[in-house]
Amino acid sequence: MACLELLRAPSCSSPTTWASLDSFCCKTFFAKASLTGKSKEELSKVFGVIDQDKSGFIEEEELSKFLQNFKDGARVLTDKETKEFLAKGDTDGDGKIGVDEFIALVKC
Ligand SMILES: [Ca+2]
Repeated sequence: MACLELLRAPSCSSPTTWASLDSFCCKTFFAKASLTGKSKEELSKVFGVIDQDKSGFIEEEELSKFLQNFKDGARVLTDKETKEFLAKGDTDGDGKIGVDEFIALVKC
């Protein structure tokens, strides 16, 4: 689980829990989790953890479990949050997020 250690670096051990529904903001999350400063290589590893079935894309279902990759016991995203997140990242409109789209989303 070396990749998860990357996600749980001290700087992101206590990102906000996003306890209230529909409060999730990916831009704020990426900043709080210190992902914005990571290299493309590191972000590719993060992508690999989120892409649980290793399909090469983060699909809607994987996106809804996004927070759980970062924090044990975190909630799943609501449908609204998941769809907004997907809409922000899915620049080519194929309904899923590829690694390049993910990196662009984090860096934007
Ligand atoms: Ca996938």
